Amino acid sequence: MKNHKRREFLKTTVFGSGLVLGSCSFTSNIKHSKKEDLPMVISTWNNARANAAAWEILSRGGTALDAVEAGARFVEADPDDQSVGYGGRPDRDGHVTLDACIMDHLGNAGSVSFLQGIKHPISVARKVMEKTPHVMLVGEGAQQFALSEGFRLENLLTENSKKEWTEWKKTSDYKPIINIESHDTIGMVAIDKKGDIAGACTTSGLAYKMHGRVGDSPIIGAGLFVDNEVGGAAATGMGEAVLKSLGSFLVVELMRQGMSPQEACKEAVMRIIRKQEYQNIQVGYLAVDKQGQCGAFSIQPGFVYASKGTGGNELVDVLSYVK
Ligand code: SD4
Repeated sequence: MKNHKRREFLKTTVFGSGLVLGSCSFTSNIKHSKKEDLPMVISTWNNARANAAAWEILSRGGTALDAVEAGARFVEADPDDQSVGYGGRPDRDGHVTLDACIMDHLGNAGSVSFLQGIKHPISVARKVMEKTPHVMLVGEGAQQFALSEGFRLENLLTENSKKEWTEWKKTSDYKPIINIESHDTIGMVAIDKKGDIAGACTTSGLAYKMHGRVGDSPIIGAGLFVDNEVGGAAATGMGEAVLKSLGSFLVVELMRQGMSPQEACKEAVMRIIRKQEYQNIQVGYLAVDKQGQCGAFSIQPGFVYASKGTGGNELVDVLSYVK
């Protein structure tokens, strides 16, 4: 967790302000249960600056779709975020390969995966959604499409990430480490003034993954799912565990059946706990329902999410299965 980012926000703790852990209360402890509390935006990890970029659009009456794209782009452009876009950690062969997806309130979806050399995969995903008859483009095809849409090729491997990778190669020891890099991968869901919901998810995936590996983040229903009648959810952490349980779709469906966002995220985590080796991995889910009430749950401690609404900013510690 980057400390300078952290300090900008009031951090909710169960002991500190008396607010509820894992829920979306703001400083005034108002829950987004009323329409007047919209618009609002939430994102995984300490991505509050991305929320601010989204908020600029939401507060002017802009759409949730424009807001989540702007929020994701902010992180993609940040070389210091080594889990997303430019500056992302490479795969084990030294290639930065990017995954992203986006969904709007009409249920439209766009996605790119294993995309190289393009700084803003989220915007390419949006173009896939809006300009092609498809949902998902991968690898070279995704890159060709991006170039045809005016995106330019760039080297995304920063000196810093290259240095770390060179160091890693000395041992090439690949084991996922819980909460490594603070997992700054961003999954974002916003609700605009009209009450419409959209979501975005973008990542460079797991550091030093196999070349060609695709995680949960670009898979509609795994890393992200939005249903404008119900709410939206995003996942972060070990993508393989999320893929095997189609986590974000599950969270939204559980909310449809009446669970609160918090309960739905917890149940989605429990599906992993019951069926998979969970001891050495982190997965966190974040969700918001149609009324703007938020919830989150993770396997391991250490997951946080950032929220922004009319009441202000919040960084929320999330309850976890492992204490
Ligand atoms: C992946 N879920 O590629 C992503 C990684 C992640 O925070 O979320 N990191 O598996």
